[in-house]
Amino acid sequence: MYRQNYINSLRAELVKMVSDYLSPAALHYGYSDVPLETNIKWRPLVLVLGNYSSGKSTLINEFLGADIQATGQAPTDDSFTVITYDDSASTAENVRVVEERDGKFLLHDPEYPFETLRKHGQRFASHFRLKKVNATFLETLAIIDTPGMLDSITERDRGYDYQEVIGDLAQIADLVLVVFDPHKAGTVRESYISIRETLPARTFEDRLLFVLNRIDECASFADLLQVYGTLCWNLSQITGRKDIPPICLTYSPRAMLRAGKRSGGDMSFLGHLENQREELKRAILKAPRHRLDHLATFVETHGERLGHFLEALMNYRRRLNKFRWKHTFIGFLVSLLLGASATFGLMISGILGGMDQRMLLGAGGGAALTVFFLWSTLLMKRRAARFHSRVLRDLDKLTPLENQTRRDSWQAVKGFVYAYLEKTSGRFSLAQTKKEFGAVKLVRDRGATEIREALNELAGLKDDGIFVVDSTMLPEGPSPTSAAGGSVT
Ligand SMILES: Nc1nc2c(ncn2[C@@H]2O[C@H](COP(=O)(O)OP(=O)(O)O)[C@@H](O)[C@H]2O)c(=O)[nH]1
Ligand SMILES: [Mg+2]
Repeated sequence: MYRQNYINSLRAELVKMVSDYLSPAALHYGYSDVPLETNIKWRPLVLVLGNYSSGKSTLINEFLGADIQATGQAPTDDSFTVITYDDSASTAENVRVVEERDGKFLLHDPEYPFETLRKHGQRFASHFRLKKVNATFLETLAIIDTPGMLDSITERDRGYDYQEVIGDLAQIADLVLVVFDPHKAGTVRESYISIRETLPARTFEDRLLFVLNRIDECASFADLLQVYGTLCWNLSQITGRKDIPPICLTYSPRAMLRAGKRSGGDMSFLGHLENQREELKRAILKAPRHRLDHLATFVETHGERLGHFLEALMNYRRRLNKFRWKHTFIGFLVSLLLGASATFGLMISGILGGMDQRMLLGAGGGAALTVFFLWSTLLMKRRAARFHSRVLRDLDKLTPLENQTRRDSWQAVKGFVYAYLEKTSGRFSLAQTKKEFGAVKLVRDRGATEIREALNELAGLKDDGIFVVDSTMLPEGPSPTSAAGGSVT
């Protein structure tokens, strides 16, 4: 109990840290359109990706214990479906869809973490929906079923950017299943790249789980090995890595029966792989454990990026101030010089002969003041505008990029810095930026370290199951965390 309270309070603390310290600056400077915590406050999420008819929906139905998602050989279901838990119907009843809502609701209800996806437009909204299901499996997490990848010609007709949607969803997800089937074991390149580009590099690999599904369709063990080999090769091509990520080999017995027994081939290998489905199930049920880690990374990444963003803005203002001081000083000297030469000129030319010395000095001073006034208004304005566009042209000069972390975070915020400087023409309060930087820095330097210490402490505790958000929500049976390992961890 103590541990669970600790975990819950840690979670709440992390979300609060984001909403108190990071969100105000993120919203103010256009770094994000919605409060940053929008994406992280909901339940743990598992995203299921893969090419069409790789058996994603069938696999989900298998875990839920009912035909919740439509399945079929043709790419019939072209929607993103969020499947979550609903306790208004008992889990003892038949598993069924208790409530269904459309994309408009999902994208606008602040309870859900999908507000950021509104930008994908009407077509996407009409292909996004929510199903609430009374399945025990969903008590600690939600699943998103996705339409599969199609070929590039049909991709264009979707009316929204599929890859971007996948990228946005992957960012919210705590676990991403990438499902292949023996027929098309290599066509998820685009999705994979899209996820890789969106997720922070340090957590990217922890969050992916590869599944080779429909293995009952391999004619024999030798055939399976061939398919497996091809998939490994394809994956190494996509990931650019030589080591092969763990791949879970599974199939749906119900779908196999439905498809009818196929002739020929020794299928006894299936018996040896039966345990893989259970392991996959357990791995999915571990998603809530990833949530704290996910939150910690979220705080670190955005703390880092926002800090970098504000630092660049402060550097801009410091440079502008320096530029102004320098030019004011030069203006002062020039005015003084011109005033003095005017006085001297008048004196020696004798034009205003008879004028006493005080009046002469007054005329010189007046000339100097006029020059200084013109300098500091008209000329300075033009020069400051030129300074501004010079900085915009070469934004990289605004910040030191001494290592890869800095280069990465700069890459992520450079566009926002440009947009903000352009929008404000560089007129913003340095004092306020400094204050906000202080808050963000606190999270970046101290908060993140403290979170990691707390996570290490938790990891060191004996009961591995403690990462589960709320044990009262756990399904009956073995602890989902106790049988980790195998090829799917
Ligand atoms: N034999 C066999 N067929 C499967 C398996 N999984 C799915 N199928 C069939 O493959 C087709 C596509 O499955 P579906 O779940 O709709 O794929 P999705 O497009 O990835 O959601 C359906 O006709 C399923 O019955 C499996 O493990 N074995
Ligand atoms: Mg499907």
